[in-house]
Amino acid sequence: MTTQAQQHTDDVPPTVNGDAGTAASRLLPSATPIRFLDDAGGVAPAADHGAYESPPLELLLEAYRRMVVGRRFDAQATALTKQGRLAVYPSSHGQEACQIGSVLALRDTDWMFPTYRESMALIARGIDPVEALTLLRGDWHCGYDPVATRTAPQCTPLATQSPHAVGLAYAARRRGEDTVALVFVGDGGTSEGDFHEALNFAGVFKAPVVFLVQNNRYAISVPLAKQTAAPSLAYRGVGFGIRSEQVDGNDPVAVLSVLRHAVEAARAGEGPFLVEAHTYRIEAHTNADDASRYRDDAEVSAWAGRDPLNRLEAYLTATGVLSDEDIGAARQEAEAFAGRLRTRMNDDPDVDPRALFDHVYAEPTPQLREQREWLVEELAADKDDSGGEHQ
Ligand SMILES: Cc1ncc(C[n+]2csc(CCOP(=O)(O)OP(=O)(O)O)c2C)c(N)n1
Ligand SMILES: [Mg+2]
Repeated sequence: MTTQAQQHTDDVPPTVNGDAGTAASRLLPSATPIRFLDDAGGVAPAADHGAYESPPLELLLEAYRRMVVGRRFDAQATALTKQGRLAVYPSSHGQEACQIGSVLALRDTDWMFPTYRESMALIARGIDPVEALTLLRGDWHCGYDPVATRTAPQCTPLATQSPHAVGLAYAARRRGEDTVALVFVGDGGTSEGDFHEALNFAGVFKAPVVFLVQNNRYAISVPLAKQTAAPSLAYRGVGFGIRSEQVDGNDPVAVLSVLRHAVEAARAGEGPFLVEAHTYRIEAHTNADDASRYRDDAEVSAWAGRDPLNRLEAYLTATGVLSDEDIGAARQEAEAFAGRLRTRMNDDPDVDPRALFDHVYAEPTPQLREQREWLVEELAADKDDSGGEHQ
């Protein structure tokens, strides 16, 4: 007769998926974040980037140019909130290496699943900036065509874009396509159930997905230490059997190198990859937030000292591939980009509030029908009061 303890030993193998120690060591991130550049843009010791390869200089120059435009775009969008032209804008100032590095690591046929903070990545991907800002202007739709641009609508509910990305990637693989999906998630978003469910599904089904965790140290006012006790968010992947890495998110060379590696591994059928990028949100959460209530200036200036754009500029200049004229040309391009955006955003959008109800259900519910009637009545009353057309 077997005892209960013996039965347990007989029935349950030591690990479900083989030798856990060996398996885990293949998945583990490096002990410290991968970096190629030191904080000032000098060359970091080779040990800091291990086996990762530096991306071609041509690609780094392209990253630089897009980062200059991206930062200027970000400043312009922030200004548009102050002018009442945008309802809200979550800035990604300081996160340019992640915003641009992700786009440059992907092919046009790959998909991106952004959050509200990724407007800069959207424009780096070539999406019209006015279309990219449509949602943040207060419209009911996302402005751009997600299928044509291979870019899902920017997601405000935290982490819900993660299972979408996994589903799309898995479906593409089943159809024999070599599409990779890259999903952005914040440090706060990694606490959400959707994120964990997406990781598990991706791990089990080997979906070609790259999870890019931008750890910018805060979820609105909640600092990382109150979000998790994990040594690094990169370890979140290991528990789901997913290869994981951590990278200096303010080092554009490192971000590009690690993301290119992750994307190509996923494309080659090696399964999903999780990359934690250590970075910092220099501005407040959005224009509706006062960051001075939960963090001090010294912390912000310490991170400003690791500015991704300054680091890349210093590195490329020292390498001899970026001249003062090139820097001037990039800044001029950025100014022109911002100027065109300003002009176009100063035109009032042509919005029909009734359209809000058009695409919710094929057959509107009685409640929605009633609400639409109220709106039509209000619009008519407004028109009578003002004696003019409602805009
Ligand atoms: C499911 C859900 N819960 C709460 C919120 C409210 N919320 C909006 S942004 C945010 C913080 C998210 O922080 P993080 O994931 O670190 O992204 P970051 O804003 O720093 O880029 C919260 C809690 C939300 N949008 N969705
Ligand atoms: Mg955050």
